[in-house]
Amino acid sequence: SILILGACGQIGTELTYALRSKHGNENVIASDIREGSEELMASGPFEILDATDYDALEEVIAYYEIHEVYLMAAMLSATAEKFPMRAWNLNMNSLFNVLTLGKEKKIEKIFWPSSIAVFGTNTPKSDTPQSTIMEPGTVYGISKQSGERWCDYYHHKFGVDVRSIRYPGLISWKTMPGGGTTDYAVEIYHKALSEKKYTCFLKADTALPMMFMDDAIRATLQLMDADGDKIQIRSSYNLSAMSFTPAEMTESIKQYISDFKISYDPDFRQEIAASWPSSIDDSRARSDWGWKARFDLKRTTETMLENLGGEKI
Ligand code: VAH
Repeated sequence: SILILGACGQIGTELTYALRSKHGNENVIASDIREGSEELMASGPFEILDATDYDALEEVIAYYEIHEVYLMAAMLSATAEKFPMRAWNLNMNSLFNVLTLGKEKKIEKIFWPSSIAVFGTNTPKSDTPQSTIMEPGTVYGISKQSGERWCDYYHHKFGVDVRSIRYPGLISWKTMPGGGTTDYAVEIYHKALSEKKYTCFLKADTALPMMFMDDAIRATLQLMDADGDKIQIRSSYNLSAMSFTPAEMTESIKQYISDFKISYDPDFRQEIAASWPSSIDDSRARSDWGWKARFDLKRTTETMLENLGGEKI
């Protein structure tokens, strides 16, 4: 069976649904530190599980005969700046638990998400290469950079089959994001529909790499299904779909909500966003395991407004 840690999060929720439709509800165990939505709880087996508790994790692995783990539990960039040690503990100890289970051959395959947050202010900003300067300036970015090193180490030292993607900012409608710097790109659609206005916490010209959740989920399953010999990178793969600024996103929304108004009130998250790349070179993901994005900003806006607004655009 498959176990998802952090199944109630922005990615975890959709990963649970995708894996359940692919492998059957009963073969995918969702788990999180607290219960999720009614829909998620009704869709298959669920366990309350703290991903930093090795003994509890080992017990669930044995009970459900888990062979594959998706570790989606983490504290994201904005919240991690407020609680650095709690973020480090959650992000790192959950990873050590899962890598150890891999080393002990108690599980066969692991997915662990990294992020464009591993890059810092002196990283080449546009078309950021797969391998380049990485001096992250946030707690979250430091934890993701360190996590990547450990994944690579456990693979080469102990043969652990761990696979990873550096997700850009993710846009989705099924679950709200939690404590990220890119969350404006989700909130803006909700506010455009409910109030026709939004106050953005980033500057109008802050370009960031972004991806629609359906692309991110498809990439994750594609990476996990790929032949292990094709996975040349065991730290984490750059992945990209689109890049845009809040101003460009506003123009996209105004194609459908013509009187939508945006205002800007940058907060501490502006400095985090400014330290990240504006676009990513994902040529290695494309060449190693055939990645290809499908959603651009126009299609993302159409899909978000249709699903949140409840009527055909
Ligand atoms: C965050 N959504 O904002 C996450 C992601 C690239 C951004 O890591 O922290």
